[in-house]
Amino acid sequence: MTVTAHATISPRPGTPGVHPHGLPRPGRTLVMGVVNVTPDSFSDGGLSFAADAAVAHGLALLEQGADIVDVGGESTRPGAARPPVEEELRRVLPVVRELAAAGATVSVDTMRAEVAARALDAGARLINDVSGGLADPAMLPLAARAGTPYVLMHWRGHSAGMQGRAVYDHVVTDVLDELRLRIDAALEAGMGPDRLIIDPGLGFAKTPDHNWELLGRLGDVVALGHPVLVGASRKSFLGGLLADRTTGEPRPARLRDAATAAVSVLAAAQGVWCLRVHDVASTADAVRVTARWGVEATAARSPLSRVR
Ligand code: PMM
Repeated sequence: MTVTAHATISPRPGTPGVHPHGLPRPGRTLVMGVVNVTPDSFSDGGLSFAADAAVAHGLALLEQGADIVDVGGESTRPGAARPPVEEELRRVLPVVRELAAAGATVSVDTMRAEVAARALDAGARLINDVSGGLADPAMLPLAARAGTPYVLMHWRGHSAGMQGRAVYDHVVTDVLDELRLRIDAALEAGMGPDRLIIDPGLGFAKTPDHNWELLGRLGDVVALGHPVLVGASRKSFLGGLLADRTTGEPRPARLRDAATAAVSVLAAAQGVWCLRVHDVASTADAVRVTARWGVEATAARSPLSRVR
């Protein structure tokens, strides 16, 4: 009897099914470490604001197992004001340049085409645009021209008025529909389908319940057929879930890393391509465990397991 094991089982739990062109491909979900070069980042208390400290932080994240470091100069915290473009460039470029020179795969977290273009010149290899091309009409054409992988996130407006837009008929269907429209816009702008990464945008115009519903249906996002990136790290919906039982106070951001790692395991098991996290060490372990587990789960389901 000829047995064609694995032929119909793809991806196995813990490994992404599709990969963007030109990025690391370690056979498991990737880990993207966050380097926020902002004075008001809610999750690192602005500790990485100075360029030197940000570079050192990025190098430490690589040491801990980050596959990509994501450098951003604009806070997207609900209610945050936007920095002028010159200020964003001043924050981001030296950090991108140094981390790229050290051999890191660097992504730039920006909604501005000018910042993305200058960061690519400085050595970035991936654009992470939380607005999915909506904030700056020059972004999709720039990403298409550059031929670089591009993270297209679900977004409904800038941080200042974002939470007022958290209104959906059905959050999963609406987010999928809106993502499809942005994917079409990216393809129409000339972007190669193999460059496109999608992201459901947890916490962006979403209530905690919206975030949980999207996580529960991540498989539907993966089924859109593009690599998926998820950014749940330390977000307030985790703080709310883990609120203090006596006072009802949300769990502080710095104490949400175990919950983040739990999300990482479950998301990786759904075939998510990459996880954007602050605490790299715990998610680096989580994705390795999930991938190794997936090998056995696949073997157990394969026709070969019955003839062993
Ligand atoms: N979240 C934040 C910033 N950038 N990028 C992507 N692709 N997805 C996200 O969910 C995302 C992001 C906000 O989180 P932070 O302020 O803790 O970095």
